[in-house]
Amino acid sequence: MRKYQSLLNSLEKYDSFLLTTHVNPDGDAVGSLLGLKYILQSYADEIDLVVEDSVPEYLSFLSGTEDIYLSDELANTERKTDYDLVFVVDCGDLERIGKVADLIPEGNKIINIDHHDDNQEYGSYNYVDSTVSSAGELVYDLAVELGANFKKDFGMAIAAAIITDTGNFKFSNTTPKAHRIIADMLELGIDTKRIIKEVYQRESYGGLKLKGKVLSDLKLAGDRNIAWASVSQQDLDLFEVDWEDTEGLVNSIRGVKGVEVGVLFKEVAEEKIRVSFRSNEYFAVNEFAHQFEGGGHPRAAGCTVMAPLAEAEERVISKLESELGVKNQ
Ligand SMILES: [Mn+2]
Repeated sequence: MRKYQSLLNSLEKYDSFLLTTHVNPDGDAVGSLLGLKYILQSYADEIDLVVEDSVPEYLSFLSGTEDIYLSDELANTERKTDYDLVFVVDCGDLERIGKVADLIPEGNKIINIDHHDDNQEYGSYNYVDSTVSSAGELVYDLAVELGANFKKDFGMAIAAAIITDTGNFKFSNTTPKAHRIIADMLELGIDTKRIIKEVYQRESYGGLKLKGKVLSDLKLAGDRNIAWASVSQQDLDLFEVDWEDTEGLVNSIRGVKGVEVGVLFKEVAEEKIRVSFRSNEYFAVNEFAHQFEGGGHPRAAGCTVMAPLAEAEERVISKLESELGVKNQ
């Protein structure tokens, strides 16, 4: 049974597509978006790619990123707004597309392609599978079902999606199929070393110093099974770095021996704290994040707390301590 049958049956009827993904796009978001563009190109007269926030610098080596619009830019062009189909990738909730929502007329057909297990099924068509490694893997499946002719650019986009979402095959969402897809793409001649270099070997001097400071303040909580740290605006200013330089920090925190949950608090504005959660074995951080109107995956999730940093830390860590205590009993 082909999973995209319903879409395949009607795809020929449509010819203008809007492709979008979540705010603060990551490797899976950008890779899926570009991969989707390559396979839909032959069906559409018009394809626009749009995201609320700009593509992070570490992903700009992927060809095609230069053609991704910011939602504010697209809103100011004469482009059409009534796209036949809107494809949303890597978003559990439609709110995750941010201001892109203002570009989509009420009732527009939406294709939801996602791998978050708390997906809200907001699409006219929902292709949601939380057992896959990444949204990129779902885009790959669509390409296979469409009989698409794979090119290197497509391969690089899908490989970037899979490699980044699995933490270079380290995380628990790494599947045999994720490896097989990369193997296929390697046979196509893609350069995975380039992806690793651009994504993981790009530490700036200030960024590494920032991580040093943040980690020197690392704290343990609960039954020493919670590790957490915070990054303030002041820290960023001190080392003249930005939020991109905190990438990977929460995974280091989760890596402490004996720790189940790693938490990183980021003071993105005075009373606006982004909280990232990572867990190792059993604690579903997406369910936990729901209590703070966040979400994500069982082993990687996040939320935003509108409070001063110290208050956000106290609220989240004390709640986490009580829940991890309960689950341990
Ligand atoms: Mn993803």
